[in-house]
Amino acid sequence: KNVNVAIVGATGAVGTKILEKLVERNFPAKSIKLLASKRSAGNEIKAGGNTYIVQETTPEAFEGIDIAFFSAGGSISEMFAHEAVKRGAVVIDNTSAFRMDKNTPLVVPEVNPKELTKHSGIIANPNCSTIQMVAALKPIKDQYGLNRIIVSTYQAVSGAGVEAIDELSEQSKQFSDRSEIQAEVLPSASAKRHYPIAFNAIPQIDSFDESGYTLEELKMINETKKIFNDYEMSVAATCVRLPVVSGHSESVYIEIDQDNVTTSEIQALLEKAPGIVLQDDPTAQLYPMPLYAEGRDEVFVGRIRKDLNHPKGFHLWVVSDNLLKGAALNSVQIAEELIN
Ligand code: A2P
Ligand code: 11C
Repeated sequence: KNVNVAIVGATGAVGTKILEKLVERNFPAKSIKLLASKRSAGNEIKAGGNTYIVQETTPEAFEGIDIAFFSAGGSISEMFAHEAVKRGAVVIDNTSAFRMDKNTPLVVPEVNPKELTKHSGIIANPNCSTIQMVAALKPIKDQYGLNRIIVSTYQAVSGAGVEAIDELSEQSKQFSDRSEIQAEVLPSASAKRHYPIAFNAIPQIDSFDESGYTLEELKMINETKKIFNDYEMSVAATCVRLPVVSGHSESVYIEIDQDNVTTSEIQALLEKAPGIVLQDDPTAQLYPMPLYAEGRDEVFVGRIRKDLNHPKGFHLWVVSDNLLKGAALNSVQIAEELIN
């Protein structure tokens, strides 16, 4: 064991899963330092039979750290990632702070592992909804070419952090108690208006930019092109928040380059793809659902069918635990790949 690890945002929805994955996968860590805000300093977190004490995130906290996972929001990454790199750490950043930087690799190990050799201290972990989609589409793109993606998402509240999970459970209780529903967190903390998420669907994740797309939708569009290194590909996204705790679902429409490809050929390709589980049998009502993907490492794909009008068009339904493959697991896989 020879790696000193730090987790920034260790008390958060993703940070706690990073610690769990490091323990579960026997990551060769000599030490693990848990960092969060001053508010949590001194709190205890237990994992793998050990008790860790949370410390405040400061530049000096990165002294001696080899790998630092960041998952405390973009502004914290902007404030501390370079401080960690300056002290010799490689940063694996779960926020959007550096994803679109030319010098920052944006990596899903099953899709573009070679990018890892090009880093200059920081490696970005893509957005959760992007990761599961590119993981599912990579084998199809390699085999048949891919020129168009239109995706609609059905995203879980845990993507917006612990506060959003708490809000969904509070509102569910308020609904069943027939008391007034209080909405303060979603669609996003910075939004002017907040709407209930319990028993609702909110077509806004993050804020809007002047194009009329939300930042979450633009992440899916821009990150997909960067990860596939294909800036000609046409990508459109509509991102929606649902009252699901964990597990993002996506309805993905694609147009491939080749003619005469069958649904069974695409199924066969996905069946043997690493990290993918094919759950696709309408006669047995077998298809992926977030409730069953929660806690699982894989990306689940089903409902694969040919478009009825476009000869090169296919539809897929893609589900994965947004906190695992979408965030913590992918980050730990990046670290494992770096060490190897
Ligand atoms: P804390 O619990 O001390 O506030 P989530 O994504 O679930 O909302 O979690 C956000 C994570 O980011 C938490 O671990 C939170 O720690 C951490 N965080 C928030 N503000 C800061 C800060 N100023 N410095 C370091 N970590 C922070
Ligand atoms: C969500 N995808 O579900 C977001 C969370 O850029 O890493 C992750 C945001 C990000 O709300």
